[in-house]
Amino acid sequence: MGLVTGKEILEAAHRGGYAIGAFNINNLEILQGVVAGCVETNSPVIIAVSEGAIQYAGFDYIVAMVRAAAALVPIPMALHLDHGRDQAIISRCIQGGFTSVMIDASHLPLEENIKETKRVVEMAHAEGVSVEAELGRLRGVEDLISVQEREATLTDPEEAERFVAETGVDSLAPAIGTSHGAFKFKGEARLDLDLLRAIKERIDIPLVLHGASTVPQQILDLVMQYGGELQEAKGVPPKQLTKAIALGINKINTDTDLRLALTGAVRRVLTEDRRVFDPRKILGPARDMIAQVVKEKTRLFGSAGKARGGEV
Ligand code: TD3
Ligand code: ZN
Repeated sequence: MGLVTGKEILEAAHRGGYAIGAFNINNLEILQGVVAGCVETNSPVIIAVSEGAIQYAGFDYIVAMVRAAAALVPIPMALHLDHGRDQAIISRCIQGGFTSVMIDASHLPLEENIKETKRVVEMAHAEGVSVEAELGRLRGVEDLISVQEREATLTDPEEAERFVAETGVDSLAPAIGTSHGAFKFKGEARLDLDLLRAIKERIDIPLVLHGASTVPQQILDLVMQYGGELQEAKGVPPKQLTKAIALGINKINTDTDLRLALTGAVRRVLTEDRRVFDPRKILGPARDMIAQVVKEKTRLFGSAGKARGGEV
C-alpha cells in the first residue's frame, strides 16, 4: 500500500490505546522477517533505520528495499530514521523518502535540544515527514553510579510539557529507566511508571519507549546453547511493557531481541550442520525466527489486527 507517515500510524495507536513496534533493520532478511511477522498478525509497522544501518547498507538500498516491501504488503508501514544526530543524514532522510525521523539531541542542554528539535520539525513538516524527539537520557547500567545520578538522567515532566509545546514534535521519547542493548538491569528490572504517568498527564501526544527489548530467556538459552556468552543479559519484563502501554506508550523500539533471534538461529544452523555454506540455509532460519519474535510482539503491544480491522 505504499509508505505512510509515522504520525498517521501513531495517531491511530494513540486513539486506540495500543502500541506499534518500531523494529530496526539493516539487511534484507531482517526486513523480510519483520514484515512477515506483521503481515501475519495484520499489524501496522514502523521500520526503524539507524545512522549506522544507513552507513552499513547504503541509503539508496535501504529506501528501495523498504519501499518495495511497503508496495508488496497490505499493512500500513512507515520508514523512520532512528536516533538521528547528523544534520546531513536527517536532511537526506527528509528529502529522500523517509516518512518519519527522530532527532536525538538529548545529549545537549535543554535549550539547545529545543532549538535543534524545532529546526528539524520545521524542515520535516514542510515535506510531510513526522518527527520524534528525545528528552532525558537513556544510560546503560554500567554508566550509573548512584540513585541521584540515575534520576538526573530521567525526564522531568515539566520540561517535557515545555519541550513539546515549543518544538511542535509529533511524538516524544522520555527516559523512564530503560537503556539500549541486552544488559539493561543489574538488580530488579523495573520502569519508572509513576514518572510515565506524570509525563502523560502533561502532554497529549504519542510517547515512545526506547530500549524496550525483553531479551526472552528462550532466545538467550538458544544463543548460549550454541556457544554464545551472554550470561548477564536482562531485558524489560513483558508485563512492564503492558503497563507502559496502558499509561500512554504508543511506539516500542525493538532491536536487541531481533539481533539475538538472528544470532541464535545462525549459531544453531552452523553448529548442527557443519557442512552448510549456502547463505540461504544460514539466514533463512534467522529470518523465520525474527518473524516469530515480531509476531509475538504485535500481540503483546496490541497492534495485531489493527492494520485493516480484525486480525487475519
Ligand atoms: O532505538 N533503538 C534501537 C537502536 C538501539 C541499539 O540496540 C531502541 O531503542 C531499541 O532498544 P533495544 O532494547 O532493542 O536495545
Ligand atoms: Zn533507541
